[in-house]
Amino acid sequence: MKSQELISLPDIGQRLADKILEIIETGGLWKLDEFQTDNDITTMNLFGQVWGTGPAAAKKWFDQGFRTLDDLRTKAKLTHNQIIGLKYYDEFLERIPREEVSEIEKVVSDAVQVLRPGVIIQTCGSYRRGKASCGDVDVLISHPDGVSHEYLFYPLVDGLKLCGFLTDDLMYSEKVDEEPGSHMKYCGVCLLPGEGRKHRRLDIIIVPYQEYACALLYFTGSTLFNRSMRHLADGMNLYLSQHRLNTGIIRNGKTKINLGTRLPTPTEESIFNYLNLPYRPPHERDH
Ligand code: DCT
Ligand code: MG
Repeated sequence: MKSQELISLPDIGQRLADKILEIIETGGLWKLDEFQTDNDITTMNLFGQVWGTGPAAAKKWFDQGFRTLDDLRTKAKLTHNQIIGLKYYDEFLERIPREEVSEIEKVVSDAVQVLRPGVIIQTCGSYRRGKASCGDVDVLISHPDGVSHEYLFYPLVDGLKLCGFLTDDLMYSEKVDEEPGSHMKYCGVCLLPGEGRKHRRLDIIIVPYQEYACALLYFTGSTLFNRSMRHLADGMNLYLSQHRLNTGIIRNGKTKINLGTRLPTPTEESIFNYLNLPYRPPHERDH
């Protein structure tokens, strides 16, 4: 069939004729495929933004035929975190104005100071890097006496739940590879009191003082900046993590045979010094 024959039919112009010919000749329509692919990606992106969902789960739901958040709510097999992620889907997508982050920090700070006077509390992440709005609130806590951070985690989290500030739990984690109880992380959802408030994602991390500077550096980020710092440390045969900066690493290829020994890191500046870097303040750590 030729283009001219198609155009001679009623209501068929050149563009429609081209599409009909493409379907006859190739069995498909490139533009439609492209459109559908875009839609597929949009749907998987929609699913991937449910807190606690990675690309694999998003793809699985798509392959199971789910196309909307309501499909997920009613038909998908969800983890606890995904249920919470769906419950607050719209709220979690919104960025938090930095003034509100300060208010959230104050609630945690007031509660923790009552439990352990003298604790250090610092909101890290994009907030410490000076951003006008934040995706979540990353609160880091330690105590300069080196011991008062112990047995603080559960009283703090339980107290914040009792007063209604923490509304949902996502994850509790204890670094079992480190000294037990040394590094605790809580991921949950908080709500400030008052009308018109929104549910916000809050992480609380409690670390022993000897880990504080490494944790402060890590949780301040950015993720990209952290990666560069770790890479630089590797190149100097040091090992940098959110817990420690170690020297004397013995490597076999990429595998560390011996983790070496911890260097004293009383401040973030000391970590920059070990890496022969001039100190970079948080607002210059985006890259
Ligand atoms: N981090 C990291 N590597 C990751 C994730 C996080 O090094 N894969 C570190 C760097 C930032 C910090 O933890 C907090 O993480 P996020 O809250 O995800 O980042 P953010 O910079 O605070 O950004 P946002 O405003 O979106 O919360
Ligand atoms: Mg953050």
